[in-house]
Amino acid sequence: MREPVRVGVVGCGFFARNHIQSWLDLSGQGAKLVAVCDSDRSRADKCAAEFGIGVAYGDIETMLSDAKIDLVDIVTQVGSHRPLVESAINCGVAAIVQKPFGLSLEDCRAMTDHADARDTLLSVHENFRFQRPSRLIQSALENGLIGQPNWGRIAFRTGYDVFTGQPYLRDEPRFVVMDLGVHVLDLARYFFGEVNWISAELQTRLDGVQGEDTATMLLRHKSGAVSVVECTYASFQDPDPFPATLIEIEGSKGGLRLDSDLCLTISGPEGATRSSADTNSRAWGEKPWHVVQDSVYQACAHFLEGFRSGIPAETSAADNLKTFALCEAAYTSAATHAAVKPDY
Ligand code: NAD
Ligand code: 89V
Repeated sequence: MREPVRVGVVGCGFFARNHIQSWLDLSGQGAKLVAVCDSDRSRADKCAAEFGIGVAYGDIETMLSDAKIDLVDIVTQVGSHRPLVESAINCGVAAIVQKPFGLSLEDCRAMTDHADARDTLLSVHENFRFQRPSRLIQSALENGLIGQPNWGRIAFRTGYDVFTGQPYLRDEPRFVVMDLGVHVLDLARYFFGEVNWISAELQTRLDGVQGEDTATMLLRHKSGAVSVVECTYASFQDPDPFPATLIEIEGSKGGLRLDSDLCLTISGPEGATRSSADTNSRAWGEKPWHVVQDSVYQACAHFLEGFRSGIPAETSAADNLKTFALCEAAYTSAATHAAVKPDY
């Protein structure tokens, strides 16, 4: 009987409860959530009490040394990612860090190199590719149902009030590309492969927001495919598709589209099929977040399996560097109004 993997979660804020619930659900698959940590100790204590977790800490160093952690899951805002990752890696503890990976490509490379030098697994919790719709679409592509994908549109367009749950986003100097662009650009890589050129135009259309709230991006992939990748929190429509990502992909012998009701239509030489891409696999899931919440569980299960097998995650640090490089290239393109080759 294998020993359970001792997991510690750092960060007990808005989104962490989805990670905590996921790790608790994975106790049947060999995970043991033994501790939570938050620099606001009262938050850690409240979380530990609410979810029945053994111990709460106010700092990662104490947790790592005291609780014999095997795998740390960092669910804090981006400014704290690098010091927290470095604390874990310095202790030889495998780490998962939430998106966005870091504050800059240099930051992300430094963390990746540090983990490699210490032969310690470092993954990024980028979960849009783990959503059920994304997996179903990738499966259709892998099975050649539409032939060779050669054009696509990936759109996360909403007027959802993200600021109530995540007020700090109003003040981010680099906002929507780092909050949503990381997700939709990762999907573009996932569906169409690596990127030769990216062009981007950014806008700030909402009042009281420091950074850009709208990104419209055009990608040319190494395969020759072209994708249009969009994200905004300034889109007012009814019904609002939040948090669905609307996807259209055309190929050499067919096409597919994912609509706001999560209906997936796949059209090929033999006609069209329609199916629901919805899911609510988690008892603790609540609409409209349920597909996102399921993806958190699926991603954590993937990271747990990778930890046990020693196999790097799909969204390993090394892989997510490429998505992050696309984000940086988008900012460069928007500043120069020219196509940019991502730095990877
Ligand atoms: P939050 O600010 O609500 O919570 C972060 C918590 O971390 C706070 O309680 C804070 O006290 C704590 N913290 C900060 N620095 C710390 C440190 N050095 N040590 C210990 N604790 C520390 O943030 P949030 O909205 O929960 O977002 C956290 C991360 O999750 C962000 O990177 C965000 O982009 C990401 N996120 C991802 C998804 C998704 O995967 N779909 C959704 C929402 C947020
Ligand atoms: O996924 C995220 O990072 C959040 C969202 C609201 C899109 O879930 O900001």
